Amino acid sequence: MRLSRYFMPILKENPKEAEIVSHRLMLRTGMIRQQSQGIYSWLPLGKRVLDKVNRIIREEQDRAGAIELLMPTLQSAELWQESGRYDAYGKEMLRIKDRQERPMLYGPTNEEMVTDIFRSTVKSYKSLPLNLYHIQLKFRDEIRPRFGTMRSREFLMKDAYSFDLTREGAEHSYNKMFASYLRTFSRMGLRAIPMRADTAPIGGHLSHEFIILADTGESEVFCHRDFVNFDIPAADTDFDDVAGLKAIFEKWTSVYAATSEMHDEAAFDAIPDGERLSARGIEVGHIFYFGTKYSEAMGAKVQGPDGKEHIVHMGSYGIGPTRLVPAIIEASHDENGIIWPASVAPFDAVLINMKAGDEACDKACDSIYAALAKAGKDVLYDDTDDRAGQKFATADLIGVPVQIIVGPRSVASGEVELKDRKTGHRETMTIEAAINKILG
Ligand code: 5CA
Repeated sequence: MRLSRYFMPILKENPKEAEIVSHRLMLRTGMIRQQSQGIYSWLPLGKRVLDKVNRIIREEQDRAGAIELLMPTLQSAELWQESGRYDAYGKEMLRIKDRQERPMLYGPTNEEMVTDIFRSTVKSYKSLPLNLYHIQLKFRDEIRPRFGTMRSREFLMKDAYSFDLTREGAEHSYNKMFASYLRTFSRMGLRAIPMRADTAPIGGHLSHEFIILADTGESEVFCHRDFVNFDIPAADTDFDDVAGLKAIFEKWTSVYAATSEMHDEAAFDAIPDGERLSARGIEVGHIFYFGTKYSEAMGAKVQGPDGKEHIVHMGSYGIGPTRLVPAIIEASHDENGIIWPASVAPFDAVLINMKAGDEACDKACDSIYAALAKAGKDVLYDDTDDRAGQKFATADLIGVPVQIIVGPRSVASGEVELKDRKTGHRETMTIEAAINKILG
């Protein structure tokens, strides 16, 4: 992508309304724009990161056996009357009427709708286990939307819903999502700690929040330091291995971790001195096992191997992609801007032409750009006539992992400079060596 033809409206000044660094940097870099309170547009640079985040989520959901579909944002109130949540949900739910005066709502979550899909299509235990997910916008009329897309009113959610014949089956489905979440967040450069959580307002018996430790987090959390050293499940984890997944779950829930709502002072105090961690955190995922709460109310049942009808056991599993993007920034930035982990970076590299219009510089840049594009790399080519200093500042601000710096002096000897955004390390090398290094 040539910067001269791209749309990246960078702000010169720090926006005053932003209270935390991720919000400030997302506005500064032109990743997002507020449209009304708690409602945001994702501008091209932000959209690229969001797509990368969603891609990792999809890959890990698919690996764990979940199947993607897409449900609508608007739902009929009838479904929610069936489950009893239409009245219970309160003012957080945006209620609307269509032209026939039929009550509708903008979905804050999809348990009812997916249960409706299930009950009208699945008849036999042979179709189980089943886990359906989508990545779709939600709306919750939060009292205090804040920190940009960290807590917004309209936000993206990956929500998965599992259906099983038995409680044991449902626990395995829960463990699959549990392991999948550890992998998902780790691939984004984050260490998420699963913590026992409150089940309201989804309901149920078993629930974990996945929390990223960050000073600006909204949740107060208490846990054991050991989490920092636990192994993340490998890519070749067998998600059908019931005992293996149970072992992962048990390992990760073997030491104390709780949010303030579930905090047990005595259990926390029992942790030896120096190993207690009391911190703030950002909830990036939340999983629930709620048994037959919705399937019973809405008549979701299958014929079992015994020929009888069985109400199915369900769980739901959420991740907030539009919250994850700022959470990653909170975890990875410095005074010059964002430092994207390569897996979610909007571009693989930024190519800085220090003297656009200079024949030798243009030629070198064109050849580097073409070679990297041909190899499938996403490169942002700064071909504008801005000052070199400004180009460096922009490259640092938007946090692309590698900068390729092409200036008249080095190009004369066939060389360019590579800068690692994270370490600041710079190295001069031939054009060919630079290309090879980026291609890895
Ligand atoms: N139905 C269940 C699981 S699918 C559910 O709705 N869970 S939730 O309420 O915990 O939301 C799931 C995830 O969505 C949260 O962990 C969080 O990452 C994200 N999320 C929730 N509310 C917001 C919000 N206002 N802004 C941004 N992300 C949010």
